[in-house]
Amino acid sequence: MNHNPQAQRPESAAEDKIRRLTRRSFAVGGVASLLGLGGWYWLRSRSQDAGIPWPLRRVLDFNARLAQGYFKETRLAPTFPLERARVPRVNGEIGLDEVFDSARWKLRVETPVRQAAREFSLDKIKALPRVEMVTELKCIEGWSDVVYWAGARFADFITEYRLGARSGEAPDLGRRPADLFDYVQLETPGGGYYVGLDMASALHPQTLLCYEMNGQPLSPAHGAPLRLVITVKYGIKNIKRISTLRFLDQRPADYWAERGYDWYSGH
Ligand SMILES: Nc1nc2c(c(=O)[nH]1)N[C@H]1C(S)=C(S)[C@@H](COP(=O)(O)O)O[C@H]1N2
Ligand SMILES: [Mo]
Repeated sequence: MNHNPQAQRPESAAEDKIRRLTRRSFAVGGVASLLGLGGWYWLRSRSQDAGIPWPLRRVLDFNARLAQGYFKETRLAPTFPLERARVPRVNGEIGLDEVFDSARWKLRVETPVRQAAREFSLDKIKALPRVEMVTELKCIEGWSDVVYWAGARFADFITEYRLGARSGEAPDLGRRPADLFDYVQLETPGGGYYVGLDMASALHPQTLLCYEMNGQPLSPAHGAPLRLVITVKYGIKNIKRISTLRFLDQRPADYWAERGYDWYSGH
C-alpha cells in the first residue's frame, strides 16, 4: 500500500517541488539558458498554470543546479486571482504630453553596428503570442495595485523578429548568450521619459510589451498604445507609451536614475 499521494501523482510532486523552488527564488528564467531563446517560442505555446508554462515547471530543478548566465537572479513574481485586479491610479505623466498621433504610431527599434532601424506596427506585436497575467504594480513611493495585463513577452518579440543580437541573427541564449546586447533602453515619443534595463530583466518571462489593461485597450493615461510591464522592477521602469526601443552595450540613461533612484530599481 502506498499512502503517499505524491508517489501516485508524480506531476503533482513535481509541481510541489517547483512551488518550493519558486518560493526560494530560484532562477526560473534560467531554463532559457538550457533551451535557448528559441525555446521560449515553444514554451509560450504550452498550457499555462499560474503564468508558468508546464515544461518550465518541469525543468526547474535542472535550473536550480545549472543556474547561470543571464537569468541567474530572476524569479517569478506572484500572480493573483482575476477578482483582485483593479485599474491602478494614473501615476506619472512624464513624456505623455507630446502631440501624439496614435494612428501613425510605430515602435522603432534601433540597434548599433550597421543594422538599420526597424519599425513595428501594433499589429505586429499583437501577432505574437498573447500573454495575460495578474500581477502587482509596485510604485517606489509605497503603494501597489494588482492589475490584469495582456501583451506580448519581450523575449518573444526579440526572438520572433530577430532583434537584440549583435550578429543580427535570432537570439540564442543557450548557445550564443554573448551575442546579445547587454542593455535595452525604452523611451516615449520625443524622449521626455526613458528607462534603461539590463537584458536579463528584459528577457524575464513576466516582462511584457503590454497593450491591454483589465480587459480593455490601454488608455492614453496608462500608456496607449504600448507600455512596458516588468514585474521584477518598480513602477518607474514600467514605462508608458513606448516609442523607441534601443539595444546597447553601455548602461543606458534612465530618467529616475538621473534623479537619484537606483538604476536597477528591482524589488
Ligand atoms: N511615460 C511615463 N511612464 C511612466 C511614468 C511616467 O511618468 N511617464 N511613471 C512611472 C511610474 S512612477 C509608475 S508607478 C507607473 C504607474 O503606472 P500607471 O499610471 O499605469 O498606474 O508608470 C510608470 N511609467
Ligand atoms: Mo511610481
